Amino acid sequence: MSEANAVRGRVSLTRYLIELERHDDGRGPLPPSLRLLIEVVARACKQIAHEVGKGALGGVLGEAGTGNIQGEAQKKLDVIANEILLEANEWGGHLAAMASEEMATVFPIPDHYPSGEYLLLFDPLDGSSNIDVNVSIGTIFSVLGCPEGTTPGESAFLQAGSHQVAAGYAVYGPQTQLVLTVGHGVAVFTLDRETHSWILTDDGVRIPEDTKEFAINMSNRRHWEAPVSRYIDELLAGHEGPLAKDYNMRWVASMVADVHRILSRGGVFMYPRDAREPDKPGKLRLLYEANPMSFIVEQAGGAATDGRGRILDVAPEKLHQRIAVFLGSKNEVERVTRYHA
Ligand code: P6P
Repeated sequence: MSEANAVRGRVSLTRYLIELERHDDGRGPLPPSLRLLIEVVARACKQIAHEVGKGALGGVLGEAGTGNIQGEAQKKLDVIANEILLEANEWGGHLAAMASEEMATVFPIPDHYPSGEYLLLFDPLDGSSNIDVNVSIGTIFSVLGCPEGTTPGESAFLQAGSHQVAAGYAVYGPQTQLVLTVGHGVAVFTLDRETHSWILTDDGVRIPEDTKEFAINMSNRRHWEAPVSRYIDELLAGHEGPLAKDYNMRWVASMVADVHRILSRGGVFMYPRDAREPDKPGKLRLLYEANPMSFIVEQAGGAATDGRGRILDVAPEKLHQRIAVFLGSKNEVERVTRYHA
């Protein structure tokens, strides 16, 4: 491809979004304020990628000396990423409030800034246990409309995942990539580290309905419910078992990395509820981990359930509530969900 064509052939995130503003296939054109929101979040993810990439040279590794609402020790980069997202989004006039895994309560837009029509939720840095060992981590975000005339407190965020207007994640790995859906399928952007632009590298992503790869933390086996044990035993039985094929296993312990692999080549990701803490069904959080990832996975032709029903249909009761997660290749998710019936 000639240099001119090489430049002409590249679609930036801005161009992709502007074309969605013009494009109306029944869901309506992308509102300009939502385009601004997505561009602001995408820019913040570039800044987070920059901080993550410094590693030990930037003094950003290790513990922050504080804890989050889940009682988990926060890493320095958890706090840095959270601050980057708050600072990037608070002044733009597109948000009414924000919520984060790293903040116990909702962050309303300060009075000295204009308030907007959207709510932004995020896990600013997912996969924290991998930060200090240089394994891929990421940022997960979800966008909801702020209910008319409500003061944006916790209750405004308690909407089913099917109400999301946008969702995405950035994965900070060998490549820095941004995955986005606004309800028109799933697009993937790769960060051009020379021009610092997000460039469209895949659109209309589809997850294969079948797979030979599963992702689960096997060390929790003794804590699983019977349907999960049955399903995993069948996967491990391979071609001699009832599923009549051999499976491979992956577990990165960064949901963003595991989901990105599944988006790229199929697979099934599971973090089941377990007997350790019956009042906490699973480890993953509904509003800013399971819901955005489920929206993306469904938009790519996959499925996402909590073992009993569609995750996007779950009516949230608390901002930081947890949920069991089974997501990915449709036929495998439907199978393990059927076993729970
Ligand atoms: P475990 C990271 O801490 C996280 O929230 C997800 O990104 C990941 O899938 C999961 O927890 C890993 O949990 O118990 O295997 O360390």
